[in-house]
Amino acid sequence: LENMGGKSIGDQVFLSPCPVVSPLLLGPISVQLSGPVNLSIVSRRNPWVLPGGRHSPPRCKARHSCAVVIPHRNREPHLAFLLYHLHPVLQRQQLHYAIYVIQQAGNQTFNRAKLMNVGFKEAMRDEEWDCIFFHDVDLIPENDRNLYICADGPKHMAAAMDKFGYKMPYKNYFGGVSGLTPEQYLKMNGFPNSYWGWGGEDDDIANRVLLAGMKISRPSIRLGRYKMIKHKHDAGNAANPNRFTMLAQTRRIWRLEGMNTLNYRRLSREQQPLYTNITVDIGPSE
Ligand code: GDU
Repeated sequence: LENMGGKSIGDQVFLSPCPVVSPLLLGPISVQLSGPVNLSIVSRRNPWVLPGGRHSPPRCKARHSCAVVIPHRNREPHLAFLLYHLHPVLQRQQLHYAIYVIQQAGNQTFNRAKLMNVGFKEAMRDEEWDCIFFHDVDLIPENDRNLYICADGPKHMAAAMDKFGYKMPYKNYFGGVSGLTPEQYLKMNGFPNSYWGWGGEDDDIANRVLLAGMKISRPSIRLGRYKMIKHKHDAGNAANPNRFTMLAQTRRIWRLEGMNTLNYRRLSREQQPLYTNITVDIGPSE
């Protein structure tokens, strides 16, 4: 037990804190998007993941915890690919973590940001996470030194996506993958609930960060690399024609609309082997 970094007192095992830098990190990851991947393959390769997609380092006490929230509808093959890569990355980072997939029920227009608000609320019911990550289902991390740990300001993780030539498409881009402490998240009143369909919500979120007096934090483009799984535009997620008008109003609205006005109906919550699945009715677009 001593060799495993733990001490036993009575029946309890007290683990020493994990090293500041995990010795398990590999750096760049080669992400192949061809070949069959399904959830039973992912389960077999991640035998220590507990129901609900939870995991803690077995031999030391994690220094950080995080919940990963994935907004989702009808992208099962992408989900399998993401989990295939993400579970091992989070384990090598020696985090205490859980993965939440937030499923939008029905076939109304998709609402990514509102699903992420739901994910925040549902994840925080389980535990006081240090950090909540909001993760598109189709973005695969390409470097495990890009840590799923929060920073001084809301952290934009996907600083270098392949679809933008591995650089930022514009200065305050905040799409793809981001991580916030609960304090940071609540300081900006969470995310907007009002963006139905594709686009705009990511810029609204970036504006909220700045309007709430915070600064965006980012990894270097060497570490913040993500590969996007190529996909067609989804049915039910047409570009939001109101996005530019709405963006012009963020300054006026952010305190009045967001986490403090979130409402939804939870239809189910299940502990799947690799993630907690939460299906919600988020109502029709107004
Ligand atoms: N999504 C689904 N099902 C859908 C539609 C969307 O699961 O039918 C989820 C997925 O997690 C997906 C995410 O929403 O990864 C974003 O949707 P798209 O993949 O269709 O959009 P893009 O690939 O163009 O994504 C980019 C950014 C996003 C977001 C979006 C604008 O990477 O973070 O800002 O533009 O809405």
